[in-house]
Amino acid sequence: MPRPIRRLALAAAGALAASLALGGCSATIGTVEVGPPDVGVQLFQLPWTTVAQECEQNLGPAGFAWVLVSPAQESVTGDEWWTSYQPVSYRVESRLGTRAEFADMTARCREAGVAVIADAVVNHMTGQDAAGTGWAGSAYDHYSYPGLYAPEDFHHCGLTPNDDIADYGSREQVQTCELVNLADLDTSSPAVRERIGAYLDDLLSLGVAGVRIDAAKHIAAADVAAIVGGLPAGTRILSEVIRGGGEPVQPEEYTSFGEVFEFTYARDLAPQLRAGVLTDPDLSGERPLHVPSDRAVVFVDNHDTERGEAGVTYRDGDLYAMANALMLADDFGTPVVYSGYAFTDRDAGAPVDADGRVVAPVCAAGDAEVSALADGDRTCVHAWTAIRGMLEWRRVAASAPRLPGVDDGDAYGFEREGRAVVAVNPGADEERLAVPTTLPDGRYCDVVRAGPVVADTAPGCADDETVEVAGGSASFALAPGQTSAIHSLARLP
Ligand code: AAO
Repeated sequence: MPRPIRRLALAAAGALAASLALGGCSATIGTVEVGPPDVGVQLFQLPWTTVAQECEQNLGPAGFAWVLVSPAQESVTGDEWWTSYQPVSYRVESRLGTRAEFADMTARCREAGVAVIADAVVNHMTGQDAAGTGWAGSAYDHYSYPGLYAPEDFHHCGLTPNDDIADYGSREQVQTCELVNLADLDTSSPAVRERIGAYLDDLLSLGVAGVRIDAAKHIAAADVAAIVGGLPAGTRILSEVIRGGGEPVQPEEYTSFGEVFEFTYARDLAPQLRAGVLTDPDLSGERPLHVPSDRAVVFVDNHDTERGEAGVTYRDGDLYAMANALMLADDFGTPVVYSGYAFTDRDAGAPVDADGRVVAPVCAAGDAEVSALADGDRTCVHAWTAIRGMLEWRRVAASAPRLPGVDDGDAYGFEREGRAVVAVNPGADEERLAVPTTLPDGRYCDVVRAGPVVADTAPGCADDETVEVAGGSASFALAPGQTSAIHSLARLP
């Protein structure tokens, strides 16, 4: 039976739809100022032509601000996804696409309001002991990349029997020995720095807004600073420095010249969801073992952690949507949503055509059905109803502070002051939760179930997708695994 749909009475809905969809800046709707888009998405192993379509059809309309794509440079050949992380040359030719396709992607994404961040693999070259030929035809040997690097351009640490990192407790090993046999560039050398800088400049000339520095922990922070110091002001630098307990190299060393992926965020959140016991972080803005909020890129999982340490991944369905919703509802850091493909074999690459090029369809916006995914199917997390709804919620929450949360049974929720309320139930039983709020009385669309309700051509939601606010309290009825979220622009007439 079709469900009755209740429409929002927003005169400005059309204007907001346009501004929420494409806004590179904040916008005012009626008297409400919404925040600028800031959320990123990592589209793992997706070809440039599909990324361009995603920007136009999903990312721009949903209000994603940026997309992190997989490494673009020529790499070793092979079926595994991680061949992308073994550069053979800095030619932008790979099984994800050609140089022309890469440039077309950045232009189309920019047009859709989405900046492209490239994944720069500059700590090392290949980990192959035998000579070979790269994807685009470049010949190489472990320490020899004709026209680019010769043996003297690499570290040969001499600290371990095979020059591999054996002890993360040694800064010298971490930064001068080889990460899993990958030929380690001597980034203290002016010639090496100059070549890496030229590659990053080339990526910028192709239209990227910034770069992820892969394996930044293995490059001395001073070397990264020297390399990126030559790039135009405003270039975003996102360093991958996995926080390791007791290790000498710490993420804080990389914050003076850019942002850092903060691994502690997911390590804090996932066990709470698993245990069904959520507690407030320190709401003063300081969080233990986190880089400062304005330097932190936070995430639930990424392509490494979903194959390893991640406590929650796409396989968890509702719980994963919940983790992402709580991250998007938070007022800490810059979130990046992760969207890859289903796998059972850790090494399995994304599906390819007869020529070995990755092929992938664009995602359809809709609910998550992770139980139906076969190996190689895209998870399409960025197009899930709950994620798109929370992106709108986050912009309405804007800079409103996160207020102390409340819990009841397994349910937990909190308000972003005067703007928006979120509630979750990670437990196995139905729960009811009353969250104190200063939102006006009324019935609100739940953007987790309904998706974005304002930035929609016919703003509104079904009767069973609403939450009641009365007398300073939002009343949530939450099924096991359910997340629910309302914001001030989603009040029904
Ligand atoms: C492949 C093969 C290898 C082969 C090699 C060369 O798998 O057997 O020797 O080729 O032929 C990716 C794949 C690798 C692949 C590589 C090259 O993941 O399997 O090797 O491409 O094709 C460290 C680094 C970090 C790195 C991570 C994987 O610090 O930078 O290892 N991530 C990036 C990329 C990644 C990529 C590379 C770097 C290389 O995102 O996809 O590798 O370009 C501790 C340390 C971390 C360390 C981990 C893993 O982490 O702190 O620094 O990461 O161990 O060794 C707890 C602890 C935490 C610990 C964590 C481990 O939470 O608190 O300290 O667990 O999960």
